[in-house]
Amino acid sequence: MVLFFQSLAFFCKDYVNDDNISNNLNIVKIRLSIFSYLCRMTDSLLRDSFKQLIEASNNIIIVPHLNPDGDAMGASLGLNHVLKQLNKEVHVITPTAYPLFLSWMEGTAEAVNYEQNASLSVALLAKADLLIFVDFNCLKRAGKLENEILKLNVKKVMIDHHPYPDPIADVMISVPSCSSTCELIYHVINKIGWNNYVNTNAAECFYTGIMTDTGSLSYNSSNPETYRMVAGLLEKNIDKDKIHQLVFHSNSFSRMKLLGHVLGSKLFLMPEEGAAYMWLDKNELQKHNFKPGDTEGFVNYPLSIEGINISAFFMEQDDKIKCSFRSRGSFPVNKFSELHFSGGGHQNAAGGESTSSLIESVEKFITQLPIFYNKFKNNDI
Ligand SMILES: [Mn+2]
Repeated sequence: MVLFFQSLAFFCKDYVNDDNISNNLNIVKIRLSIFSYLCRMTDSLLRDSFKQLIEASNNIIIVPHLNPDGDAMGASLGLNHVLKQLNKEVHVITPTAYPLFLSWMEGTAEAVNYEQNASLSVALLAKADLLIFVDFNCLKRAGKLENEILKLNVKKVMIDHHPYPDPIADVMISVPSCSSTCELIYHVINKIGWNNYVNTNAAECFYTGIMTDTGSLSYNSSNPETYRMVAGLLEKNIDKDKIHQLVFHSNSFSRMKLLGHVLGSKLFLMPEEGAAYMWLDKNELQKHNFKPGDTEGFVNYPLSIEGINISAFFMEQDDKIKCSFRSRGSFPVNKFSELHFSGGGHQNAAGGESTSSLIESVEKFITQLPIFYNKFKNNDI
C-alpha cells in the first residue's frame, strides 16, 4: 500500500513551483529510488530532465526488453509516435523479434530487430544522441544488444515499472507500483504538457500495453489514475474493441492446440504449496508449429485452479530453458526466480532462465519451491 500511495503522489501532485534545473545537461545525473517519489522536488526535476534531454536530441533510439511483450512494444512505439510529432528522428530497435499478435500496431514494420539486422541496428545506434530504455531496468534484459549499448557514450533515459532498478541511465523514471510502462510514459508525457502529441496511433499502442500488463484490467490495476488514462486514450479515438480482438482473439489454430496439449498432458500440482508447474520441450513446440509469442500467457492458466496461487512454466529453447513464474497475493516470484533461476521481475510476475537441461530445471523447481515457500511462510525471506 505504501508504494501505491507513493506512485499516486507522483502522478497526482500539483506542482506548485517547478525547480530550477541546470541547462547544462552534463550535470543531469539522477539516481532514483522509489522512495524519492515522496519528494516533490525530484519529481519535477526528473520530468524536466527528461524533457530537456529530448529537446536537446535529434536522433533518438528507443529500446524495449528482449522478447518484447505488449507493454514493451506499446511503450516503444507509442513514445516513438509522440517524439516524431516533435520532429525528432526516432527509431525503435528490439533486441529480438516481437510476437506476431502485435504486428498490427502502427510502427512495427519500421522497428529494427537487432537479432535479424545487426548492421542496420549498429548504424542507427552510431548516429544516436539519446537512448531511451523502456519496460526494463537492467541491461541483461537487452540481450545481445547490451554489448552495443555499452559501447555508446550518449545520454540515456530509463522508463520502467519493474522493482529494483540497476543504475543504467542518466535519468531513471522508475515507478514499480504503476500498472505498465505504457501508463507511466503517458503520465510523464501529460505532465510535460505534450498530450497534444498523443495521436490515435500512439494512444492505441499505450492502450495495448495497459491491457496486456493487467490482463484487461483484471489485476495490477486498482489505481484510479489507470482509468483516467484509459478515458484519455478513448478521447483520442482509439477503437478499444478492435484492439481487444487483435490482441486477445487472434490465436492461431496451432497455438490453441499447443495450449490444449500443455494443459492436458503437462500440468502438475504441488498442493502443499498451492503451486502448479508445466513444461514444453523443443519437440513438442516443433510439432505444434511454434512461433514467437505462441506460449504468451500460458503460465497464467493454472492460477485459475482453486487453491493454486503460484504457477511456473518452463520452455526449452536452443541455448537455455526459459522460465516464467506467476503468483497471486504476496508470494514474491521475483525473489524466488532471482535466487534460483537468474531472473527477476515483479512480485506476481517474473521471468528467469536456466542453463541446465529441461528436466533438471523442472526438478530444481520441485525441490527448491517448498524450501522457499516455508521460508516465506515463516517471514524468513
Ligand atoms: Mn511492463
